[in-house]
Amino acid sequence: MSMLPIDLEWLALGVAGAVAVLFTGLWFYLWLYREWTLPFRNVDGPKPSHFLWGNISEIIKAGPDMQHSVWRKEFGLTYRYRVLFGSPRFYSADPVALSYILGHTDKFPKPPQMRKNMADMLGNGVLIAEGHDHRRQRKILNPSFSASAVRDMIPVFYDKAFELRDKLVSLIEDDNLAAIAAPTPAKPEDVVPGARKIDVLKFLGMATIDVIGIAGFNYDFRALHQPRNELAEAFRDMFSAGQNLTVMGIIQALVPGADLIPTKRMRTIWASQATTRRIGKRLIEEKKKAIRQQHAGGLEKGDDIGTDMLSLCIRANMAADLKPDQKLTDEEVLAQITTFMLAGNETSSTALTWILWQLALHPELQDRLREECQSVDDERPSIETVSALPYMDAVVREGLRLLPPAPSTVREASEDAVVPLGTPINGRDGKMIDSIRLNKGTTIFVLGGCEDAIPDGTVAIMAVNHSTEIWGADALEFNPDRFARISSDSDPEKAHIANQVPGVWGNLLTFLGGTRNCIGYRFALAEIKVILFVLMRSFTFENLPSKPEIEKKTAIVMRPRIKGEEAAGLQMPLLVKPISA
Ligand code: HEM
Ligand SMILES: *[C@@H]1O[C@H](CO)[C@@H](O)[C@H](O)[C@H]1NC(C)=O
Ligand SMILES: *[C@@H]1O[C@H](CO)[C@@H](O)[C@H](O)[C@H]1NC(C)=O
Ligand SMILES: *[C@@H]1O[C@H](CO)[C@@H](O)[C@H](O)[C@H]1NC(C)=O
Ligand SMILES: CC(=O)N[C@H]1CO[C@H](CO)[C@@H](O)[C@@H]1O
Repeated sequence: MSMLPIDLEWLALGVAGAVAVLFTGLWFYLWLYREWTLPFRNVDGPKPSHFLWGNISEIIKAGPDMQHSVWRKEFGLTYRYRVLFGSPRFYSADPVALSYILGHTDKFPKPPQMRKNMADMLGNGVLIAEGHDHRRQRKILNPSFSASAVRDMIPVFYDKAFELRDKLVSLIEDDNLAAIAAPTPAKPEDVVPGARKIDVLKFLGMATIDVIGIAGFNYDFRALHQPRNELAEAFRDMFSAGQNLTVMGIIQALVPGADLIPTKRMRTIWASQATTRRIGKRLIEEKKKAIRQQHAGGLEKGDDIGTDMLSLCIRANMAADLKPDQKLTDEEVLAQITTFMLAGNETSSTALTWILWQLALHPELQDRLREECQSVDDERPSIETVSALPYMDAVVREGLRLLPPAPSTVREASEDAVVPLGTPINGRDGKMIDSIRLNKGTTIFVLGGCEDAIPDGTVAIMAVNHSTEIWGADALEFNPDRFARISSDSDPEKAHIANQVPGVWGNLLTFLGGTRNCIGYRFALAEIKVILFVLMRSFTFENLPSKPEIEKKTAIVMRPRIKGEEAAGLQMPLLVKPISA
């Protein structure tokens, strides 16, 4: 009789002991063993403050760009830190290290788990594919993003820019539309006769999704005209469910196989995906049918079938005289549709949004840009004319420098690798280090629009843009004239900047660099300039008299919201006034 409780006591003690041993073992493994065996343990960085979370909470609280800038001040160009469960991360804004990482895509691909989560939604398109698949897709798509292909799309940019203009005019003129102009009603001081508080993020987003629909796959979302669209809604639902990370959602994102559990989140993703696939397949079938009718004798790779990007993909899918390494599968063609919807919409619309915001904060600069735009006689000038406007160019560069739409990205070492440094660092043991050994699986953080890259898998785009060493004491100010200053080739500052930032465009990392730079950067620049050109000639954009506090909220893309109006979601309300002719 009395034996039983004693057995239970022993059992309880045994269980408690086992749990303690397990936790000690886990702690030992995560923090001591991994530290001892870490090949880059000699690199300095912040001490993790939490057993489980490492330094992740600071990153989330301060925002990745801010937190990395703070550490950059403390630890220099190259450092390391720890995130969830003590996983080590590497960061470097050293330009030599950055170009090495971005130039060796096979050694530093996107982290496999992140790719899988993205591929579950987008399919294996050019944004997600790696290695040989990526090179093949990129080669097939490159011609549709060339300067001459982009020139062919300029009429689409103008058509949608003018539709956007008409939409804004109707929002200003029709008081009944005030409720849809912005997510929150105008405060009394923001009600100004002849003007309207308008959430420019929302309406620019309508214009850019319309543009990418037509230029990308010959599909008019008509977002500027009709309130609802099945494809757009399914796509949005899929992403908001994908990014809605409940505990179960995080488990599903991290544990292989767990995403087969039919939670509400997964069911939303599956249902939305079924819709995007159905519509995508229909678009592809319609196009194929038209091609079969036009080219009854069989399609050859030189045949002209339309300039939208999907047509070029379909040609690479159908043409009989293509080698296997020039072909795309049906699934890959389908995946490019969702890829364009993701990569081509939010980035361009937020870029324009942040530029308008800076122009609203600097009315004298806005006037200067407007005068330049008004000096052109033509309402729809050629892209050569628009590109040749010097102040327009400086404003767009400066906007993309200061507020990069995709501020950071991540890479992961797929094998043990040695990363060279341009600027040697002081190791924790006091010795100088001029190259860093990363073990397989290390995540690297790369700050994009800016100068910082983090080698635990994240690439810090935003840090480069803000560095005072690169851009001078006014690095954090919106000053388009800096580009006039450094445009002369004889200016030593120009060479200095070019040496510091291994980006594909404008000495910025905004479109990243290396072999996986943004394929759409010419497209994006032309689109941004055309829309800005039309808007500057039609409206003034002012900060609201109530001066709301804008916050940056980053989930892949950095978008604005208003402090105190978080529940209203992402927004950028400005006071928009038509220019009386
Ligand atoms: C201002 C606007 C834009 C910005 C700031 C931007 C930025 C970027 C960045 C930083 C990357 C690299 C992502 C990474 O590897 O982690 C990227 C890749 C990409 N972008 Fe853009 N982008 C913009 C507009 C566009 C547009 C308009 C399109 C399509 C029409 C586009 C299509 C792509 C694609 C397909 C990739 C993947 C390229 C590859 O991995 O080979 N982007 N973009
Ligand atoms: C992270 O790093 C900072 C140094 O910037 C340090 O003070 C802090 O204790 C570390 N831990 C966490 C959880 O942030
Ligand atoms: C396009 O971007 C805008 C602005 O960020 C966003 O409001 C809209 O939902 C996006 N559309 C789709 C279909 O993703
Ligand atoms: C996120 O998930 C929770 C729990 O399933 C749900 O209540 C909430 O509505 C979701 N939010 C969004 C934006 O999907
Ligand atoms: C625009 C922006 O994000 N600026 C920040 C850049 O980083 C510094 C710290 O190094 C902050 O003070 C700025 O607010």
